[in-house]
Formats: sequence, structure tokens, C-alpha cells
Amino acid sequence: MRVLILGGDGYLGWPTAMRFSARGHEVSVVDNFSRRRWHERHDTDSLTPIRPLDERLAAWQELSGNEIRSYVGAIEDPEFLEQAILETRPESVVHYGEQPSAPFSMANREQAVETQYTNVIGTLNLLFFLRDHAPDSHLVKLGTMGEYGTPNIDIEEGFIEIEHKGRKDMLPFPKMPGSLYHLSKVHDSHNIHFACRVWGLRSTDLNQGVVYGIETDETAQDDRLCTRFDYDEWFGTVLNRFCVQAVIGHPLTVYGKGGQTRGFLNIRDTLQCVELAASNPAELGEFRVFNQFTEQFSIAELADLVKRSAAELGYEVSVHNYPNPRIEAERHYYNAANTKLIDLGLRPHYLGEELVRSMLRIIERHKDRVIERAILPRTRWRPGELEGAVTRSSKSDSEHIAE
Ligand code: NAD
Ligand code: USQ
Repeated sequence: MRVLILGGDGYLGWPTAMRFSARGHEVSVVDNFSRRRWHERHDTDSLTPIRPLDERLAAWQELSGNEIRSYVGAIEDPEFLEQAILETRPESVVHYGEQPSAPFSMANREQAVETQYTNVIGTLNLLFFLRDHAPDSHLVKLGTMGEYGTPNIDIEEGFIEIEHKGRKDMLPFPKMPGSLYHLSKVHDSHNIHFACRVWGLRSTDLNQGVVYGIETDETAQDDRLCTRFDYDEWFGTVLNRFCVQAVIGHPLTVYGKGGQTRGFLNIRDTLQCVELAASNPAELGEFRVFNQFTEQFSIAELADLVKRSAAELGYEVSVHNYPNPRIEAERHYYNAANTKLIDLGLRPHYLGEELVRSMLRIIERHKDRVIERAILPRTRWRPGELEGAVTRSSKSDSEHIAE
């Protein structure tokens, strides 16, 4: 297959590019390095020392004998993207190329606009160029479980049968996301669904849960192939953050009560899912939605798991409940369907103590690179809220659990 990976320099995009290339597909990547620039602007950095894209590509070619072509530019730049589509004539487009952080999108007006512009307009450009130049191509788009929010009913995979005043229909599942970033994904989903219905394009929207992990089969082959791994308040996801915090002796930063429950998956399973979706494409005109996660956990459960796993390696980890910088339910019902990828053959890597310990061992190798001041959350969903509040709750873990 000719595969075009948008966002191919990112945490998930780079390992995905190598995976498809290792399987013998003809792979090209697009990236504008905005993620690297956002870290420079915020004085933060990947824990793992990542190489520039051209060095990564050269190292991959040296080790695998396979070439991955690169196109450096922004997908919201129409001339650039059109040229990339014309030159690569993709049979599959895997679209990771967006601003992925909820706190980044909530920090100020400029970043909210940048997030929605880059994500929504970038995807809209892509839909037009697929329509005009590659109408048979299958778009595998990374959406997010957070599009649904936390409704008090079971979450289905994209659609729900609704009976209303005696009539029934299968309609898009209601969306109630918790940040302007998550909203950008909702807008994308609507635009993609529209392009499938009206222009006959084909797409799979992968509503992915929170990803954790550092290594995949390909990144582990050589230090030059490692992928980025972040732990700062904007770009670090919760379990990755907790593992870094455990290694450097920082209390685990549970926001609020810690009853927030989400779907999670290992980075290795992201690669499996994307590969499964691309190898089993949607029909022309079809808009499919898969919920891409393997297990559900509350944040308090994850903190407890990291604490127990780290204890075996001799770390004494404390867990603290910080005032929640976000506006979100801290105790709620959560039960999301996730059978469609399993039906296609997904074999999950489940989370357990040994897996956490393997992450902790890799983090130990790079712990001198940790920028500790980037850990505590400073971005508030409601400006002014919590200002002057103690940065760490004065209550003990047990007082919070009792609450
Ligand atoms: P990432 O920031 O590491 O990767 C995205 C890449 O896209 C970056 O290299 C960035 O430079 C590039 N990019 C961003 N905007 C671009 C643009 N306009 N033009 C060209 N390149 C652009 O993020 P990630 O964690 O690898 O996430 C990849 C995708 O998966 C994102 O769409 C994200 O929303 C989604 N996702 C991630 C997670 C997770 O836990 N990491 C979970 C669910 C969904
Ligand atoms: N949280 C803490 N402590 C922390 C960090 C986070 O308690 O130190 C809590 C948050 O309040 C939230 C939950 O953990 O309730 C998840 O937060 P997160 O930062 O790990 O994940 P989120 O902001 O939802 O975003 C991440 C990725 C995003 C992706 C999303 C999948 O950054 O790209 O879309 O996970 S999902 O959550 O399923 O929508």
C-alpha cells in the first residue's frame, strides 16, 4: 500500500511510519515540526532524546533498507498539502497531524484558535484534496474518546439507535467534550462524516483513549529511532506523567478526587489498531467509528498501580490530590464499547505492574533530563479559579478517599 502519514514526526506518528515501512508498505510522512516548536516555546522537552526527522529517516534506512519519504510543511497550507497528495497518491492516509493537548488549547485565546485552526482547517483541506485527487483513498483519522465526554449512559462506537416519539433512527452518538482541543476532534468528525455522505469518501474515525508507553518493536531497535515521551503539564498524558514522577520522587499529581475514568491503551496497541483499520478499509461512502482503547481505569487506580509497581524497584512513591485545574466530573459512570477492533483481530497488551516497571526502567536511563518545574499544572480551565490555592492539597490520601 502507498501510505501517507500526517504528523509522522510525532509520538505516535513516527513509530507508525516505521511499522508500516517494516511491513513493506511505501510510506511517506508529513510534518511541520509544530510539536517540537511548542516545546521550545514552553521550555520543555521530550524525556527521550529524539533526533531530527532527517536523521531518524537515515537511521531507519540504514537499519531496515527501507526508505520513508518526508514532506515538511503544514497541512493547513493548501498548496503544500495538495502537492504532497498529488506526489504520493496515497491508498491510505493516517492522520495524526494535529495539536493534541487539552491544556494547551485551554491556556489562552491564541492557543485555542491555533488548535482549532490547525486541526479543523487542516482536516478540511485534506478532505477536499482527497475528493479531488485520491477519492478511493481510505482516511484513517485519529479522533479521541473524549469527544463523547462522560455521559451517564453506555458509550457506543460512534452511533446509537434512538427511539423518539415512536420512530427509530441510528444517529451519531451525542458529544459533550471537556476541552477546546477535544471539541476540535468533534468538529473534524462531523466534517469527515459529511465528506463520506456527500462526496462518497471512505474513512475510519479512531476514537482513541489515552496512550501510554515508550517503546515499540521498531523504536527499540536503535537509540536513534526512539520516539518522543513527554511528562509536562501540557503534553504529558497521565500514566506517562505518573511514571516520570515516581522515578524523580515527585508526588503523583492526581487532579481532584481521582475518580475520573478513561479508556487507555499501550502505544504498541495504537500501532496494531491503525494497521488493522488500514488493512480492512471502510467501503466507499462509509464513515466508521472505532473506539480505540483496551481497558478503563480511574486516575486513582493508575496512581495506586504506579505506587505498587515502583515499590518493587525500591521507590517510595506518595500520591497527592491536587486541586483540579480542569472542569470535569471527578466521580461518574463510565462504560464504553470497544469491540470493533477486537473483532478485526486486535490482541491487547494489558497494563500491569511488570509493564509499568519496564517503563520506569527506561525512564531511569533519562532521569537527568527531567525538567521538574514543568510538572505541576498551571493552566486552569476557568482563569482565576484556584489562584492562590495551595499548589498541593493539604489533605492526606486517606482523607480524600474517605471524602
Ligand atoms: P504529537 O504532537 O506527538 O504528534 C502530532 C504530530 O503532528 C507532531 O509531530 C506535529 O509536529 C505534527 N503536526 C501538528 N500539526 C500539524 C500540521 N498542521 N501540519 C503538519 N504537521 C502537524 O501527538 P501524538 O500524541 O502522537 O498524537 C497524534 C494524534 O493522535 C493526534 O491527533 C492526537 O490528537 C491523537 N491522540 C493522541 C492520544 C495520546 O494519548 N497521545 C490519544 C488519543 C488521540
Ligand atoms: N490527570 C490527572 N493528573 C495528571 C494528568 C491528568 O489527574 O497529572 C487527569 C485529567 O484531569 C483527566 C485524565 O487524567 O481527567 C486524563 O488526562 P490526560 O492529560 O492524560 O489526557 P487528556 O487531556 O484527555 O488528553 C490525552 C491526549 C489527547 C487524547 C486524549 C484521549 O493528550 O491527545 O485525545 O488523551 S481521551 O482522554 O480519551 O480523550
